[in-house]
Amino acid sequence: MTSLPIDPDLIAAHNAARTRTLAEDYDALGHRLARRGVDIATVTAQVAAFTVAVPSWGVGTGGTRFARFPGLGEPRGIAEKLDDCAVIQQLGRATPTVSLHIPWDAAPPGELRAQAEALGLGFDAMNSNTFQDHPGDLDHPLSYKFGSLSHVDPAVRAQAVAHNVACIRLGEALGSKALTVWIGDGANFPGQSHMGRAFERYLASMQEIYAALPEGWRLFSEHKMYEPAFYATVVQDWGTSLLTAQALGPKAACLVDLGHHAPNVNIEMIVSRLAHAGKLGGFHFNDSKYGDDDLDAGSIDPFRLFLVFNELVDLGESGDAPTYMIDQSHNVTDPIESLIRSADEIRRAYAQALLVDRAALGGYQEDNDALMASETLKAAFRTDVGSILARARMDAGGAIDPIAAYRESGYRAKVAAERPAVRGGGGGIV
Ligand SMILES: [Mn+2]
Repeated sequence: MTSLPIDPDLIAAHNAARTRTLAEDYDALGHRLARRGVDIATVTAQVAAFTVAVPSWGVGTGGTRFARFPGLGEPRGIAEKLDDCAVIQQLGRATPTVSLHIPWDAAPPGELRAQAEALGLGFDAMNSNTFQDHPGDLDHPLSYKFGSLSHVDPAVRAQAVAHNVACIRLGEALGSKALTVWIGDGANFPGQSHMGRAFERYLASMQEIYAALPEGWRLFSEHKMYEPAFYATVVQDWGTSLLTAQALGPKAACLVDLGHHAPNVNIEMIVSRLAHAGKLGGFHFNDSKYGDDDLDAGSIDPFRLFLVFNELVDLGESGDAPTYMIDQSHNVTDPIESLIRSADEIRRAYAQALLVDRAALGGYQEDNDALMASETLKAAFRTDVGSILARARMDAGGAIDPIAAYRESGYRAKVAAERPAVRGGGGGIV
């Protein structure tokens, strides 16, 4: 029977040893913010209300095309993945929902729902998978080697559409409200595929999926500039994603994965443009150096993460709020630690963006005072909001220092003894 994976007494003892120091830091920051006209309690409440989904596949060790080095105590199936996700939520209190990936997480919905409820978790957007074959699945006799929703063979397209509809139906039974579609379709060589006709076939398939959406659901198209189609990917950038969302209708929107762009692309500007079009649907958070999505959010470029949140805060609560998920691969760290840290970094960027003096910024923009406009953003970014994050966690029952508490708990050693190492298993990143 499932019970919470970390002993609440351990968290209480962990916090008791740190409460006084935190109170000192929080009060000092509160005084500094008050001088700037900011109420720290209001910011703390906003941070506490901000949550981001954890991907079920994120708790397994990732890898590259070259190798995968399994970690200790890796989850062997969705039940153990949910246990690990519960650790992240219990200590960090920023990740109350899990995003499932089908077929990797296929299981009877009643079982999934019961376990999640026992662990205090819910389900976020569903993710379909037509970028690999489904061996042994009688509903998947055909291969996706040469594409899925844009395949030249209508039978393959029909199989891929049916899989996406099945993901929607499972999501309905779990309380999910969105389907995210990322495809690996495209070409590796010039001439291999007719780019215009491939996109038309993709749109027609997406229209069939869209028609199967229940009331209150949203459909997200996620672009990625390359891999596995290295020459021409069918949904390669936000322009194609926007064309798709606009062609489908009001339930369709674009999902921005921060790593799915070329280096130096101005992603916060893409955020602004998609919001202008009313098509900003969701985010996958991570960090990257060269143009992929494998690294922990905020680990390389926390200022870019802040600038993305600066746009989101500027947009306010108008329209449907984007849905947020972490999407990254953990090759050399304990995935639970990376996900705790990433959720914290995401909240940090949000808290810093809340501190931007928007009235002053608007004035500097009107006056063409480029230096002071830039300094206004930097003043918020340079503010150490760590005590706000810790206070929000502690007040919600989490740990003041969640990674230290995780290490104190001995959870990894415990599950390493219970879960024999397995080769292979669901990995990858979308
Ligand atoms: Mn993604």
